[in-house]
Amino acid sequence: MAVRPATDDTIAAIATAPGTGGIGIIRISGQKAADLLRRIFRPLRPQSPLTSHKLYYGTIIDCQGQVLDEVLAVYMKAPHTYTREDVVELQSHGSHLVLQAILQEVLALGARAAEPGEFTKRAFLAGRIDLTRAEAVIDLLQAQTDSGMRLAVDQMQGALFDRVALVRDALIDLLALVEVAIDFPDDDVEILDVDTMLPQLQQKVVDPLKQLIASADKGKVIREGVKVVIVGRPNVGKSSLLNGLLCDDRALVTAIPGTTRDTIEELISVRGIPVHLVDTAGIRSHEDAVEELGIERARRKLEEADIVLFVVDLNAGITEADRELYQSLGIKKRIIVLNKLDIASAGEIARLRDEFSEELLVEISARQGAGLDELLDAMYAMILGSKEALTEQLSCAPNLRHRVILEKSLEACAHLRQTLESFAPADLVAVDIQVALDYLGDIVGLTTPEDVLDALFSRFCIGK
Ligand SMILES: Nc1nc2c(ncn2[C@@H]2O[C@H](COP(=O)(O)OP(=O)(O)OP(=O)(O)O)[C@@H](O)[C@H]2O)c(=O)[nH]1
Ligand SMILES: [Mg+2]
Repeated sequence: MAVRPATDDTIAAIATAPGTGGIGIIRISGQKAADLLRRIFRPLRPQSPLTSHKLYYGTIIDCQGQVLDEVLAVYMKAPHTYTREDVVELQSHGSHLVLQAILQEVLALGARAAEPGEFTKRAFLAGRIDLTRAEAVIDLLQAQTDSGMRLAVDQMQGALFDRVALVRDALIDLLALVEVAIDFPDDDVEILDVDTMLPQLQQKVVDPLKQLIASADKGKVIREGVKVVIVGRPNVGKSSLLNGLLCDDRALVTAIPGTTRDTIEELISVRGIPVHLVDTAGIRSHEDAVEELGIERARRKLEEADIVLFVVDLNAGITEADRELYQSLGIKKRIIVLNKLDIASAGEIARLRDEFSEELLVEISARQGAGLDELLDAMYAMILGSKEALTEQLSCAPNLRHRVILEKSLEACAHLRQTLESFAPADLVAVDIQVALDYLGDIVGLTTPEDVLDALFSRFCIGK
């Protein structure tokens, strides 16, 4: 783990979310933390010095000696802290005014306002966590579903770091084999055990790298979710479907065609995947000006959709307008949702199954809630790209930054293979291995450029 010199200034921030809460926390980290605490905190039972990692009850006093709030304070002596520096945390009442007043006092006494993610950046720079664990902290704060949360916690506990470490170890083993050949050239002829090295490279480096890259797409979906847009003619039951999937009467439903004007977007969890579900205005011609604007928006949402739920009314049957709209979906991933199963006209289901024999069809009754589980299963399988995905548990998933680096490392391995196969000198083989290793070092933060680190930590909120 790269240990970079820690900065000697002391940072402070409000660590709890803005707004009113039961309690709020101010966090201070750095060499002056203990001194700052002594200057603003009056424990109920004065004792000196304060014991590390013990909670004290008392008051915060401003420079005029005025009590700002009653708080619980803890001083945590380095290195057993989040940042590995001296850390102080003050738990005050969760009023934004109180928190601001205490923070101002701390800043006036010499602390600096922390940048977003600066506490976690210090934990990383001090070598307490690697970069994948630091990134997992952001993922955890931003997780939208249980699956996203689990993935983040696993990564925070080192799931991705461990997988990358295994690949790095395998490359280091290969490097050791090469170095033997460089150190002890037999009669000035280097003998590389290419027959041992090639299968090792494949099984312990290339295959695991490919597996990691393959899980990146799923990770993206679990972290960020997908956009699913409900479209169809007016009155086919789009808003009823949105309400059914949300288990809430979110959108207006009436028997009058053209009820929905604006688009309505809600977040739902589809078997743990965040889905941004969008209800749209029914698409038709000869509409009034307001409806026309709604239809315009519907078409824009359609373009942004990862998956389209194309709703057809089984009672009214399919019309030319349905067919036109269906054609306009082009190559979009879609599920044809046959709605109003409860009042379906005889033969319509069979006819539609025939007409859309190439498509994935799900029959539902949005009004009665029938078929919605099947629809959720179909959406889940389509999002993750396979039926097996229904039972598969993702153990770790690289993000886009990791993925790009993993691909570069894989390319370096392809080059390494060629070098080995062409019986090139051992020092050239060593260079190739080092290139692949350096890329993997970027993932965990061993060799990550400063600007990448800055960009990464700026995604955090202040106080984390
Ligand atoms: N019988 C039956 N009626 C349904 C079903 N789904 C929706 N409806 C009825 O169909 C009518 C239209 O439903 P909406 O959900 O408003 O349809 P929509 O596609 O959003 O319509 P627009 O917003 O006008 O485009 C309402 O009277 C609903 O109660 C269903 O599964 N069965
Ligand atoms: Mg509607």
